[in-house]
Amino acid sequence: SEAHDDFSAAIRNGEFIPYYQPVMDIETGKLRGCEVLMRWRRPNGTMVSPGQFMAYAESTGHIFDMTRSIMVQTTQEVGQLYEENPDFKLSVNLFAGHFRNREVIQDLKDIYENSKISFQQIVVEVTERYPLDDLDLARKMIAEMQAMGLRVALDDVGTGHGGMAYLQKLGIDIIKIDKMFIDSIGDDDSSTTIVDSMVELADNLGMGIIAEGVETEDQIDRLRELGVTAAQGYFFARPMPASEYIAFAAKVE
Ligand code: G
Ligand code: G
Ligand code: MN
Ligand code: NA
Repeated sequence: SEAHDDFSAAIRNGEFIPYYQPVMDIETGKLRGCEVLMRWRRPNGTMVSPGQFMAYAESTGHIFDMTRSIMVQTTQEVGQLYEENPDFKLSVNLFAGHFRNREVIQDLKDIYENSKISFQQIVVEVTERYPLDDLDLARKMIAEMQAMGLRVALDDVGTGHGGMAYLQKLGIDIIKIDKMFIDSIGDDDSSTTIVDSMVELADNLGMGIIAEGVETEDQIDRLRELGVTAAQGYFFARPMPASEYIAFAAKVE
């Protein structure tokens, strides 16, 4: 189809690019790293968000090439920054289809093994929002990634299919609390209780925890009270191009 041809051309033309959203340590105020978020930059300059193309990219399988392209660009754009800051983490989103075969593991090796970004700096995010068809394979793939030195985060926690079963079966290292719970933290007792339980769960299972979609100082204060130590959101910074992320890193240090 015509739309399909356009999309393939857009991939070849390098129109899918990484944006970087800082993740902050809310105890120390230091930068922990970032989440990489894909954007489609059209030739006319408009930026398109994943909500408008991700379902198509996933259903057609284009997402595999797009994800490889995004990962390669991260090594080119922020490799130097990551080499200079070995503690910085770079979090990359995968989709459920990436856990249907081991190809993505080879991609991660091909792209990062000899790059300035080390496996120890990479976090792979898998969303709880959509089901994984083959939990045993996903479990094996996650173990293999961890053996390479990567960490694995469960994204959108509290919104999806997996719940406790995913946390137990997948061997997750980090849980990301969905914005939905952060939005009403403080105003709403149930959200506060849910976040509190997630912190306790993460502590008991030895996992890290990151709050997403933090927009106000009040939310940061509440999160600190609840023992959350890492957060990302518009309060700190929006997703931004590499040059701005590098400048941001220099500024907060
Ligand atoms: O970047 P936000 O600004 O619009 O992203 C919207 C959604 O798209 C989020 O759920 C995010 O996880 C997802 N997303 C962003 N970038 C990527 C990517 O590179 N790969 C995958 N699979 N999902 C992504
Ligand atoms: O699903 P995932 O967590 O990967 O995607 C994060 C999404 O949330 C992206 O679309 C990103 O642009 C968006 N986002 C990040 N921080 C904030 C925030 O503070 N407020 C809002 N409204 N959206 C955010
Ligand atoms: Mn994510
Ligand atoms: Na999320």
